[in-house]
Amino acid sequence: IFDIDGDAKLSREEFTFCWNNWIKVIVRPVSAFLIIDVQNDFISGSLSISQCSAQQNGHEVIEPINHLLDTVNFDAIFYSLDWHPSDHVSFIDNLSNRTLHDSTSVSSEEAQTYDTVIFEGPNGQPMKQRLWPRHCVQDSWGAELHKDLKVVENSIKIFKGTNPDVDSYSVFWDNKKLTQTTLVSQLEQKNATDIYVCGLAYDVCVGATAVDALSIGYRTILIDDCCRGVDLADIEKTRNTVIKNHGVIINSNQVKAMV
Ligand code: VGL
Ligand code: ZN
Repeated sequence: IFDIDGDAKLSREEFTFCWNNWIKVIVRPVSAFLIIDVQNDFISGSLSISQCSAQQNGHEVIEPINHLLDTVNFDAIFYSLDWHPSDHVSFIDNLSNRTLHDSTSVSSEEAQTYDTVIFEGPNGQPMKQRLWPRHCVQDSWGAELHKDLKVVENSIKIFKGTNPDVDSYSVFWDNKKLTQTTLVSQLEQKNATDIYVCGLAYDVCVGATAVDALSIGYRTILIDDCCRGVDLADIEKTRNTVIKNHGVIINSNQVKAMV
């Protein structure tokens, strides 16, 4: 990016000057940093992503995220928390209390963790749902943000997945788009234009959130090395979807120069 074309080149210092004194003044980016679900259950608890097929270590996102919090001057900082009631539809141990839609290929007895089944949705429509171990139950240890994650002053927490009958991967909407979290109104209040997204799990909640941010029209930047996920093929699909929808994928060492 420091080369304009073959011969005209800007030094890093000249580019930084242009960025800060011309481009930013015209474009007026307002940045929001969205740290998704860095909670005990996904790192070492019941839904530890290290036990999923990609076998990634969720704890590894904490150090680079803390470093960004220490070094980058974001205009707003959000932490999301997966925050389920005990009877949540995504918990495999609640399956016996619920009715599967006729089109589901497995029976309640056969269904395994990580399988996808079809429930009768709240609006009477069939509702696809992946089954997870019980996780992030409201007010439990597993639902707490990991103790090593820095929580900065004046940041905002967003709770999702609170409706027992609908799951919520995106921090914007539940999976059926029935209800919004408070994120949109909070972003509007701050006049945010650019959303920096990272956290757990890359191919579940981080991906769904990035896609929704793009669909609303935010410039969306996914910070690759601050994410860990469940399934390698799905992580790659997430990257491709974000790029196809005009999002940007960078590493954390590139963030400071953009904000
Ligand atoms: C998540 C599975 C189930 C996530 C939440 O935060 O990515 N994954 N619930
Ligand atoms: Zn969940």
